[in-house]
Amino acid sequence: VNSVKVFTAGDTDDNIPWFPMHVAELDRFANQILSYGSELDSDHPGFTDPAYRARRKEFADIAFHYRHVEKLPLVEYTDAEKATWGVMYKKLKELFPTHACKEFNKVFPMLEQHCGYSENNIPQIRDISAFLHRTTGFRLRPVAGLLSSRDFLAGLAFRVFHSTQYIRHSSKPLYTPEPDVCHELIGHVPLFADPKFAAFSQEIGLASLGASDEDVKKLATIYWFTIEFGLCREDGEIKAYGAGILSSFGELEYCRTDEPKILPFQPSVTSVTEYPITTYQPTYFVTESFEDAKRLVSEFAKTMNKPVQVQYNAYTESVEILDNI
Ligand code: HBI
Ligand code: FE
Repeated sequence: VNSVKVFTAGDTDDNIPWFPMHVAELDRFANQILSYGSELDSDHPGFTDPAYRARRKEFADIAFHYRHVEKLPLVEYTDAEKATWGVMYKKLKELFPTHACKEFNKVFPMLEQHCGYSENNIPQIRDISAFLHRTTGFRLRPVAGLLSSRDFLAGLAFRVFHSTQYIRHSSKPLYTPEPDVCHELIGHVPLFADPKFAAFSQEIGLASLGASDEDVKKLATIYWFTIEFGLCREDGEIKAYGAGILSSFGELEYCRTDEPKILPFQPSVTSVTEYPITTYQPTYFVTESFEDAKRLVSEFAKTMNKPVQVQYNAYTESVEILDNI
């Protein structure tokens, strides 16, 4: 018999890494970013552009101070920023009908209709989050920089996606060394409006709560090969559903050539496969459906030997610990 152990925020157990129990506790991650989004590496396209760096600092500060109870911040994008967005948007849109999965293609026009997606406008995360919330319960929140895998995945357990709001440097509109608003809003957002994809994403997040560092690393690798670089099969044809592919014109074409190795998604194998982060992927994993992928992740999570099992309560927006007694 499963019973729910009453477990309040801040409870600690020496064997269990801390994790949020309620969606508002994701606020804790706002100031545990691994690198502040305005500190650019010397090989970043905006490194020597002081105006770009100042702009990045503005975005980082907005996210750093955001709290769950607040309305999502609106941003006024400059004409130059909108132009960068437009270059990406126009090129990618040409490939979606033939290269993206059907769930993505179903949602994309809805985002154009309801959320201000267009070649001439960078949509606001406030509008998108409201749309996602009423379709699948997913929400966005701004993030000031890179989170640890543990923190980033924990968001998904609550159907929360941490999204950047800044845009890549205008000198390289088709390239970014880090997630930006084009990657998040064009690559990730559409599928979070698909109920089965949303449930699959949350499953990875729930599996990560209270998991060991080693298991979190495996789940982050599963995240990489699915939500970030996943392929699926549709009537015998390979289509893209991973956000890293859907936001890269070059990789959208490349992933469907016979160059990369294509394997079936199998968590025990996928979770320990190495991958490059600066080149096109040499290996992709194909899922038959998001339901199937969710089932496979759930079975994999049961082999992880976690000290706690959790379930999400959508009424209270919190997780409950299941005690086996
Ligand atoms: N942090 N802000 C942010 N954005 C991401 O996309 C992101 C992250 N941290 C880790 C991560 N992605 C993944 O590579 C996995 O480790 C989960
Ligand atoms: Fe991403």
